[in-house]
Amino acid sequence: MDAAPLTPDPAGLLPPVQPVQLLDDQGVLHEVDGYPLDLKDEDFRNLYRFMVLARRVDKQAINLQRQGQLGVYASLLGQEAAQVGGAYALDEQDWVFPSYREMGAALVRGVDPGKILQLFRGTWLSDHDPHATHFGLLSIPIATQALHAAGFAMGAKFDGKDLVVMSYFGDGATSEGDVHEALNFAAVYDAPCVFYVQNNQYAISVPLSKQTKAPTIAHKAIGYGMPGYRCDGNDVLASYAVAKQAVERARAGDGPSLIEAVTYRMEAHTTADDPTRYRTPEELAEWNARDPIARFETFLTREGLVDDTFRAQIDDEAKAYAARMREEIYDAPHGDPLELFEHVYVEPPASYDEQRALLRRELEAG
Ligand SMILES: Cc1ncc(C[n+]2csc(CCOP(=O)(O)OP(=O)(O)O)c2C)c(N)n1
Repeated sequence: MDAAPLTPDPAGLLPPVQPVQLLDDQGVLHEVDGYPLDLKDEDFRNLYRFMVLARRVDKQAINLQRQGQLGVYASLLGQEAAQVGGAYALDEQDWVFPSYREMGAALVRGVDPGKILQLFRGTWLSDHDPHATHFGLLSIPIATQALHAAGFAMGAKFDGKDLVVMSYFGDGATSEGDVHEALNFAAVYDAPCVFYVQNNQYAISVPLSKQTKAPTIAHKAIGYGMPGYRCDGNDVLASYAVAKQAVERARAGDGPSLIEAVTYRMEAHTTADDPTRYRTPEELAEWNARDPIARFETFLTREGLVDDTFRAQIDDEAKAYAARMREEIYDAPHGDPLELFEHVYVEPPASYDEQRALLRRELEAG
């Protein structure tokens, strides 16, 4: 029997060559066919509000780490539009399974930053209840949350529940086996799942060019038989419109999709990293000129959607958020470092006991 001739994109799954952009770098709106904007004035203001709050919460978390209140923190600076735009496309009953960098998406879901960030203090699983906001715990092991999302979406489908699951992860995570397994399971079971990759150009110090030979991350989708979308992740409107399309597709029962939001991490990978070792000031300046908040603000101001009163209101809200975060973190218990040795072995090897004794002595010595 003759095989059917292979065409490059039989089901129209390939992403566009250029990332979808609705707001250009000067903040001018250009509508794009196939990506309608169903937003009211209130939504435009809300998107802006979440982005500004996310930036303030991020700054506060970095400061808390510098004060020794958090062990480490992973900044979202520069990725506000990608995170907020993606999460804003979800409904209340939907779920998010995030990585450790997702404070912007967390705020959209109504998560209390002071609670969830306790994870970075070393307390037990933070003081955050995923069921209250449908926002999973921050996932430190790379890509594991993609599997949680695929499994959760499959379960929801089996149970006949009307919900969509969005998993956030980074460009580096796409090299992990977990992402392959998650994409394949979700595709085969037509699970209502959106895989939202923030391509922030680096996995710690490893640039995208050393991460994959694929033309883009979105191109990987066709190998699983799902559509690949690509958007300008520094454009909150494009991030929203593309995510909305993928979410609606999943909700309609048409299965999962993979979104690549092209963006840039402006800060260090975490507070423990020195990005000057692998990035140039020129590259940083280039991306700084594409700042997602400044671009959106230019648009909103021109359209008369924000004014000084509104800006002052958000500023006050951001200050209140940061103050509450400080209180919650200062009041949270510190984890006991010796717990590191609990629940690992039933019968610990001798070397393990020696290491525990060594740590105990160090702690006692102060
Ligand atoms: C399973 C696993 N392997 C390695 C690490 C160490 N690690 C922490 S962050 C990171 C890079 C992740 O890059 P990316 O997926 O692009 O996300 P980003 O941090 O840029 O948001 C690595 C390798 C880890 N946390 N988990």
